[in-house]
Amino acid sequence: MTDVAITDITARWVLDSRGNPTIAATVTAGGCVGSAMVPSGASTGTREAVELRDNDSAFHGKGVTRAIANVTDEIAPAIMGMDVRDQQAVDRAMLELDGTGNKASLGANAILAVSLACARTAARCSSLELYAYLGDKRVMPVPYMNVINGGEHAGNDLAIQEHMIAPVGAQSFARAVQMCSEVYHTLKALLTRRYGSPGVNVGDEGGFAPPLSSTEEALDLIVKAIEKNGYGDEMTLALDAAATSFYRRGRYELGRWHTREELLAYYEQLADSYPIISVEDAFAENDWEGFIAITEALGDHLQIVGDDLFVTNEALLSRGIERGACNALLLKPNQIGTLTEAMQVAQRCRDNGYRVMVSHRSGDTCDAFIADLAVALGTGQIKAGAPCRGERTAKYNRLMAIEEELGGDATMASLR
Ligand code: 2PG
Ligand code: MG
Repeated sequence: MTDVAITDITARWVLDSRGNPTIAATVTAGGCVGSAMVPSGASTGTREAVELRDNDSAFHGKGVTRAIANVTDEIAPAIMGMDVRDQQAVDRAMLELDGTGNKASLGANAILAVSLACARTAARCSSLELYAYLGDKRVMPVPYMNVINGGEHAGNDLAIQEHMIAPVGAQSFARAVQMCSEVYHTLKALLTRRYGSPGVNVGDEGGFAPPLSSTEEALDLIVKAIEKNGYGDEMTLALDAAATSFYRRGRYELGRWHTREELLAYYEQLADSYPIISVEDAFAENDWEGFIAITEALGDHLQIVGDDLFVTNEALLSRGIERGACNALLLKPNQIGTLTEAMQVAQRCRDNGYRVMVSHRSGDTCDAFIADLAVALGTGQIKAGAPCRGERTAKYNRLMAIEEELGGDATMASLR
């Protein structure tokens, strides 16, 4: 036993931002204690690692008692006594114990909760802030804030899920947050004027969910809000289409039914008309041809991000690299289930010229682990929803605290 050997592991359920249970795990080692809470998606990729739910009557099937039992009865005995700083060995032990390719046996939610809690405990044992423990970069990311919600995150008719603002010209992270907040509130005023108070109800990620049905209307309003604040030169737009959600039998329903070619033409037109710099999940998760086509057509000046396509999985990223699909990956630790694998996929991106955007989930908690992760990996980009709702602002507020702590050692990423 080393002096940083794991001596205790506990797990319990907490609520996520949608009011569903999720796992919180706590790991003790060398007298240090660290906890982590796991988020949960709504527009999930079918190849994501398995989120283990009870599927019984409690919580309409969403209970996590089996996942909690897996932490305490299976994982804890297997990794007790291990050096908490040896993240790779701890994660490998959990993978071996699980024994499946997609963490279906223990549950990626159970495994990730322990994986992240170990990193927090190890950082404390090492007397380091989490970002400093996780990596040697000191790069503050550009926040991509989702200010108009659609798709599966809102009760409106917008097919496209996320309409984001990205303050690429901000000189500091705090300034970026201020700009986004100001634009968010101007947008609120514009929406109130047009739709009255129902127009400013918010969706799962804190962005407004107005009764709009076209992305152009949403983007026009956002551009107007940006211009009213005088940020036209410093703030750009980004989309997450989450196109799997409007794909049926080879066609995309976006107002009317589109073929793959028509959908590509639509994105080309949007990119010509608006200052868009990034498009995520432009096609459905199995439509590799669509992703290859948009990367060929627009990839030299737009970031083409794979989320449901890659699900933070290195094998799927490899296929993307081989086939020329996308030029960026969305990094969500809970899609793959261990911190080690999430960090490896980020490294693979770096080695192959793919950008990385660290991401929250639509069902999230006030755990801000991804804020530290983004800084440590130097990804230069993070998306964590609107500048509204505690689980979203937790990430942005943590990033501002990191920036303040780093002072002159921090560099602000610029994507211009
Ligand atoms: C996405 C995410 C986060 P969800 O599609 O990128 O914004 O949504 O967590 O529902 O998959
Ligand atoms: Mg997405």
